[in-house]
Amino acid sequence: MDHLMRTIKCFLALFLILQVTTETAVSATVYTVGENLGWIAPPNHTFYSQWASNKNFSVGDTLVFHWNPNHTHNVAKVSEQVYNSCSTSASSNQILASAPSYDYNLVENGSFYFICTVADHCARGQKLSIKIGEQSGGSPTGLAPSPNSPAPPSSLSALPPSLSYALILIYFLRYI
Ligand SMILES: [Cu+2]
Repeated sequence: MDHLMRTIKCFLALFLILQVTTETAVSATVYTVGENLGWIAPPNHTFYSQWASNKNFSVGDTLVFHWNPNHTHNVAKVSEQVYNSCSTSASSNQILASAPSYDYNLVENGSFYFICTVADHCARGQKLSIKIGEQSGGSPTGLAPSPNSPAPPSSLSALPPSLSYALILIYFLRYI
């Protein structure tokens, strides 16, 4: 009987560990640029920077650009300079797609700039800049921990929530 309990506990522990591992491996996020509006000449110039501002992009994520097939747009990967100036004819611009749906996979850290080179769309705000990895530019004012803030309660807080959960469960399983 004791042996059976032991086996069951082993399987449960194994299952939990596998679950945590899988969860970590498939944490890639698919972002639809502009959500419901898609990739268009937006209603205001800051639309896409606002859209990107609360996202935490990371390697493995995907940006999906899509637009109404009756409208003409494209996705061009450009330099920061072109992003700022909207030089739609710059020779360095790489047109990635002219069909109305395009997936861009984020494969490395860095800053990436996209515009639409059709007509005056970029000047009207159809441009996107994203940053992947460490936020090196600009200090996140207001987010800096105050010197009086207490240290994290335990080392468990540094682990992903599901992993902490699994470890706690495994701990209690020992006493069943
Ligand atoms: Cu466009």
